[in-house]
Amino acid sequence: PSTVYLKDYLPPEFLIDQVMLWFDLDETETRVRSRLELRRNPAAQSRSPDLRLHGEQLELISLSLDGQPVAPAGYLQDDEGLTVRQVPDQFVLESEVRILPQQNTALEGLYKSGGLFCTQCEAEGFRKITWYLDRPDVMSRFTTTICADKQRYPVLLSNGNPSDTVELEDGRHRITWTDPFPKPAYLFALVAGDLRAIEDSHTTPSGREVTLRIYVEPENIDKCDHAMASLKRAMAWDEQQYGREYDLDIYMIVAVNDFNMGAMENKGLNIFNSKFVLASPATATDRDFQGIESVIAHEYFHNWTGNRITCRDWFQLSLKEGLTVFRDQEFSADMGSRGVKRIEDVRLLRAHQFAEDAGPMAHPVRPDSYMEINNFYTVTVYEKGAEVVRMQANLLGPEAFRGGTDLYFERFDGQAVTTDDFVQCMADAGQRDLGQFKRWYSQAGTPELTIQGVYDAAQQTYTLTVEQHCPATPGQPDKEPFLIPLAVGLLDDRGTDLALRLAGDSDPGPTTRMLEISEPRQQFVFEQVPVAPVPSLLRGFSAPVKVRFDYSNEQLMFLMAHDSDGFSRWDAAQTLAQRILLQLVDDPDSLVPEGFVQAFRQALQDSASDPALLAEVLTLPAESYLGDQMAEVDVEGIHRAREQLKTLLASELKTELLAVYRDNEVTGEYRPDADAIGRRSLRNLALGYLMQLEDQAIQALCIAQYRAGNNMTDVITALSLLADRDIPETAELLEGFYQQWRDDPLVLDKWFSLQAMSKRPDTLERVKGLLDHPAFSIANPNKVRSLIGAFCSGNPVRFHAADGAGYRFLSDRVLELDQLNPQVAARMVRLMTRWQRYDPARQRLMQTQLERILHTSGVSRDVYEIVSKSLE
Ligand code: DPP
Ligand code: ZN
Repeated sequence: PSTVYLKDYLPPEFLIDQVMLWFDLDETETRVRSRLELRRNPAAQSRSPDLRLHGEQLELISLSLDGQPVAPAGYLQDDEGLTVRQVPDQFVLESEVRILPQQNTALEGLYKSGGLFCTQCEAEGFRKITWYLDRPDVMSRFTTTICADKQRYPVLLSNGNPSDTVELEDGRHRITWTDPFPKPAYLFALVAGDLRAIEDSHTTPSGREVTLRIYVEPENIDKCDHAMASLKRAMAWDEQQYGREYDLDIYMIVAVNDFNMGAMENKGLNIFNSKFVLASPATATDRDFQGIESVIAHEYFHNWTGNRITCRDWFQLSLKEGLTVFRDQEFSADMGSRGVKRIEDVRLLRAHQFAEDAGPMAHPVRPDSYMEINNFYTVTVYEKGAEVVRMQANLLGPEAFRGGTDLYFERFDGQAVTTDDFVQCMADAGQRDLGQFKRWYSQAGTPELTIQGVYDAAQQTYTLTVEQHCPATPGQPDKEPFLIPLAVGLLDDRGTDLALRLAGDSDPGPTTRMLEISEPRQQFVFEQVPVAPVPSLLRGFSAPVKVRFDYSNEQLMFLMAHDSDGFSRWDAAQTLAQRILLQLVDDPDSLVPEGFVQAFRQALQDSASDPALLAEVLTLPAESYLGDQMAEVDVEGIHRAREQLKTLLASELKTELLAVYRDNEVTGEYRPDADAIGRRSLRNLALGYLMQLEDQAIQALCIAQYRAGNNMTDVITALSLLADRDIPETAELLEGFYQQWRDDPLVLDKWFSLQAMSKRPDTLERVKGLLDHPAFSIANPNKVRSLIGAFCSGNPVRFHAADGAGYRFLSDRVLELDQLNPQVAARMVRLMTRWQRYDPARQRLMQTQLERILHTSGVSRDVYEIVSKSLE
C-alpha cells in the first residue's frame, strides 16, 4: 500500500458547486445517479487536462459530459477511481452506477444494518457510493432524491430539509432532501427503513424553531428520552458557552445496530451506534447514560466545529476532533461533577494515549503521513488533541480563549482549514506568539518533566527547577522543547495553600500559578515562603505530560489528605498506590505502609466529600497501566500484586467497606444524576473489595444485589464480580441473565464482556465457546468489541497467557474479521502491537502471530499498516 504525506498536499484542481443524487434502493441492487457541476479551481497549483474522481466498487452504467455520452476512449476506470480525459474548464458530469449495499460488510459507504439502509462516509466512504472528489476541502451543495419500496422503507432521510413525499405506482415512494449548506462528501448521509421517531423542539436565541427527531427501530421507541434530553441540554450549552446556534429547521438522529464507530455528525442527520442512543434504567448502566449524553453532545457540537468549519485534509483531523472532544468534556463537566470528569478523562488519556505515544504507532496530533486514514481515528488525535486545545485555554484564560473561538468561527465559517489556522486565532485573540506551542501538533511523544524543589529557610525562598525531555518516537529521534503550562501550588505544613509570589512580583499572587515551561531547563523562585512547602504539581492536569518529583510516601499522603485541587489529591493517591503495587510486584513480602491503609480508611469514612470522587481515589491503577510503568511488563506479577493489595485492603477495612455499602444505597426511582451515580459507584467499589474476601455472607450480599435488579449498574456489577469466581450459583445466574435479555443486543454486549473479562483461568476457553453462541456475530462491531476486544484489552493476565494461546486466538479472529470489516480488524490487531514491552518469550509469540498476519495474502491496507509498523 502507498503512503500519503501531508507535505504533498495540493488544493483540488476542480471544485463542485452542486451535486444532485438519485438513489434507487432495492434488495438486489441499488442504483445511484449523480449530476456534478464542476469547474476548475482558480486556486489550483497544478493543471492537468483530465479530471480524476475517486470511486471504489462501483459498476458503471452510464457516463455523460454536458449531456453527451462519454465514449469508451474518453475515460478510464480502475480500482480506485475514474479518469475523464480532456475535460473543459466548466461542465456537468452525469453518471449512473450499480452498488450492492446488502453485501457491504465493511460498513463504509452505503450498507444495510438489519432491515435499514444507512451510510457511513467519514473518512472516505462516499467514494463507494458514487464517483466524486472525495476530499474534505471540496465543499458542495447536495440535493438527494431517494426512491424505495414504501412498505419496507416508509422513512427516507438525508441531509437538509425535505420535500413532500411522492407516491409512485409500483408500491414505491420518493422524497427529495436539499441541504443549503456546502459540505464535504464525508458529511453526506442517507437512511431508509421502518423507523419510529420521538419528536421535540428547540428554539434558538435568534428565534429559530428547530424540530428534533430521534429515529429508532419500533421496539426501541421507549428508550430515546435520555438521548433527547441530552440533545436539548447540548444545544442550550453551545448557545450559552460558545454563542453557537443550530442552522437548519430539523435535526435528526438515527440509531443503528451495526456501526464501526460511536456516531457520526452528518449534517442535520447524525447516524449513531445504538449504544449511544438507547437507554432505560433497566437496560443501561450509569456509564451508558453518561456516554450517551457526551456522544450526543459531541456530534451536535460538530455542527460548528467540523461541519460549518471543516478540515482541509485528513491530517487536520484533530482540528475538528480535538476541539470537539474538548467541548464535550467541558459540557459533561458542567452537567455532572467537574472534578470527577477530569479524573476520568485523565485516567483514559494516561491508560491509552500515553501507551500509544510510547509505542510503535506513536504519531503527532497532526500526523505527517498515513497509509489508511481510518487508522488515525486515535486517542492521540482525539484525546491528546483535546488536551492541546485545553492547554491553549489554560495559557489564554477563559475570556481570551472565548475571543479566540469567536474569531475562529467568524474568520473561517464555510471553509476547510488547518490546525495552524485555529492556533492563529488563539494567538490573535490572546495577543501572543504561539509558534513554539504548535510543536504540540507536530511532535509525537509524551513530554516528561523532572522537577526538583529546594527550600532556603534563611532566604525564605522555594526554588523549583523544571527540566523537560521528550522521548524519541518513530521517525522523530530528537524533539524541540514544548511550551507547557504547568499549574502549581505550594502547601504549608498544615496543608493550607500559600499565596504564591514569584521573584519580581509586587504583590502575592493567587494560590495556583500557571508556570510556562518553554526551555529544556528552567528555574522558578518563590519568595516569602515561611515554611518548607509541599509542592502540588500539574494541578488539574494542566498539560498532557508526565511529572517526576521525588515525593516521600508521607508527602503523597499529605497531598492526598489536604490538596485543595481534587485532581491532585487523586493523583497523589494513584502515585502512592502505584509505588506500593510495583514494590509488591518485585517482592510479594514487601510491607504496605500502614499510612496507606489508614488513608484509605479515612477516605471510606469521609462523608463530606463527593462519593464519586472518593470512588476514584479508592480505585487502584489498572493492570495494564501498571505494566506501562515497568521496564518489562510482568503480566502475572502485576495481577498477583493487585489482587494481593485489594485483598489486604478488604480484610483490613472490612467494617468500613460494609458501612459504605450499607450507607450509600440509593433508594427510590432510578436517576442518572451526579449524586446517585457517585453513590452507586462508591457502593459498588466497596462491594468489589469485599468480594476479594471469598466470604459466603458477602457473596450472598452480591447475589442479593443481583437479584434485586434495581438498575443495570448494580446488576451488572454484581454479575461481573460473581463471574470472576467459582461460585456454584454463577452459571445459573449467567444463563438466567441471558434468558432475560436475549432480545436486547446492547444488554447482551455487557453479558459477553463480563465473561470475557473474568479473572477465571478458563476464560479463554469460555470466550471461544461464546464465539459460537447464537447471540454472537463477528459481523457486528459491538459484538466484536464486547467479546474479543474486552478479552484482549480488558483481561491482560488471560490474554497474555504464557503459552501464547491468547495471541493465537486474536490473530485468528483478526484474519477472519479482515475479510469482512478491515476497519474493525485493524482496531483489534492493535492490541498485540506493543509486543516489545514484554519478556523475550512473549515477544516471540506475538511476533510470530504478527508475521503470520502480515504474510497472509489479501490482508487489508488497514491491518497491513498497523502490523507492518509494529514490526519495524
Ligand atoms: N467524526 C466521528 C466522531 O468522532 C467519528 N467518525 O464524532
Ligand atoms: Zn468527533
